[in-house]
Amino acid sequence: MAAVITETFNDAGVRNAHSEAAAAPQSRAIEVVHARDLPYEAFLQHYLRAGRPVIIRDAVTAWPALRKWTPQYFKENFGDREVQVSYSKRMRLADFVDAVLASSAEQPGPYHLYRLFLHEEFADVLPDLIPQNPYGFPRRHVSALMPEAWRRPDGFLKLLMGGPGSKFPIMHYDAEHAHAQITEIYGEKAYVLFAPHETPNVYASPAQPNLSLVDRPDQPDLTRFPLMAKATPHVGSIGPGEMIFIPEGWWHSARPLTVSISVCTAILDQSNWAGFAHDISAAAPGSAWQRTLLRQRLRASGMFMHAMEMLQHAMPGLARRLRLPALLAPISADGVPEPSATPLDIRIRTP
Ligand SMILES: O=C(O)CCC(=O)C(=O)O
Repeated sequence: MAAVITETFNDAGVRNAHSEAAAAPQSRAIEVVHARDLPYEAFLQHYLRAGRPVIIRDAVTAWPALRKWTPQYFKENFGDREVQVSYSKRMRLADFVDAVLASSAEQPGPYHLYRLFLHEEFADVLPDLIPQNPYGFPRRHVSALMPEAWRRPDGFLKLLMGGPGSKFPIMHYDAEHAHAQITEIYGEKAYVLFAPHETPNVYASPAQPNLSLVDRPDQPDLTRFPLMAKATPHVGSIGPGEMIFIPEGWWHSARPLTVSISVCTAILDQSNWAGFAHDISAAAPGSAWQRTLLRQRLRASGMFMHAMEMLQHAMPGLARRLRLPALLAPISADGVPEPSATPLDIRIRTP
């Protein structure tokens, strides 16, 4: 098992790196592991399949983005592009960047670039994210067997940018049983997570049960949200080249500690396929009969993909000759096509 680094956090949530002391009694530090101690198979076994969050140091080291991406870089090169910053608001990227740079605890600026999928609107920066993150590549999302609306050959990478004082708008867990991974490129960002079993304590919205009503999960107002006193926050932060893995069903919220740029994507494999298949078929338009048909089709393709993934493990040479990694769900980042600068003609349906 990989060596785990114990960390503590000061009041602002900034990590006291390399400290061996335990985290504050009421919070728990998210495990931190260095990539050199974490082969991909160990990541799958100890974190992804076990449903345990982890922060991975040096998850990516070769991305040109780590050297190129700054707020100024986006302003100078793409400032005239209009971006969606909320459900109803669009803005020039240059103005968005200025607002991020002006953000402070007293006057929080914007954070969320609403549904900004790089392959749709900023495909020209995707070569800055090569080679694939070895822990967070689009597994079944690249598969030709995925229904078209969920196929994400370029990784379904969302761009996130914000300054101190801002935050991801709502504590939530990702829809469709997705596991999330966020890789920091510039700056530092803090996370507060709550395990799925804390759901009764985190005030899920009656209207949308994967969203919490608690607006400051790091410092909840206990008069409004008294049950939060029972919930154990798991805390940690990521800096450039580091990623956080957030398993399906884990509540999470993020806030930049400095001006921060990161990319975020969903991971879908055998561990969360059944939940995904259930959710998307339950929500699909059409008749009950069409939904059942979709569920059966997804179940069958899940079983087939699993068998092909096992074959890739057992006989990698044969799998490569059959072009399984290229055609179906690749089991390692090596089998995934690198993102390309050409925008894909695919619109993502769900955030
Ligand atoms: O801002 C972050 O780092 C979290 C992003 C996130 O939770 C999401 O996009 O669903």
